[in-house]
Amino acid sequence: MEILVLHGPNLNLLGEREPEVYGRTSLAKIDARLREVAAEHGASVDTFQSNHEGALIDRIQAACGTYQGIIINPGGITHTSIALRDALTASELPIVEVHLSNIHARESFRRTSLVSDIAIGQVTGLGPIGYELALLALLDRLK
Ligand code: CA2
Repeated sequence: MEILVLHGPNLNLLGEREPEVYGRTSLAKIDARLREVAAEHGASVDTFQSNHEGALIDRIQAACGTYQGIIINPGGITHTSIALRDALTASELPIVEVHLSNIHARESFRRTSLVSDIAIGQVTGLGPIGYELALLALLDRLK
């Protein structure tokens, strides 16, 4: 089982800025933990962060045939990108959406996700462990 983990714009800043909102854990740590959890379940993850919508879409388009599912925190483009949504839909892969902060408890513009209704589920507001929960749920779904 191979899972693609995608991180959207600005998530490379994790652990460096706004720790009161996004915590102190770096993206490298989150990715390392996901690799551990995947290995414990006989699976593997590839991770990719980009600040560019097109680069994320290119990775999604290339995912077909290699990966069995996608975990994505699209960052700010969660709320804006029809192109990202279209790419995720076209992949026909099961998607789990993750957010570190609770997007329903912040500014009203964050409450709308263009991904949530095409995802099998959304994990929001649980911090870094949310990625692990997403991975476990996705692997369970793929069994
Ligand atoms: O809570 C999340 O995971 C978000 O996807 C994070 C996005 C935000 O636009 C979404 O509404 C919710 C922002 C990512 C920016 O990450 C930073 C991390 C550290 C410092 C500054 C930004």
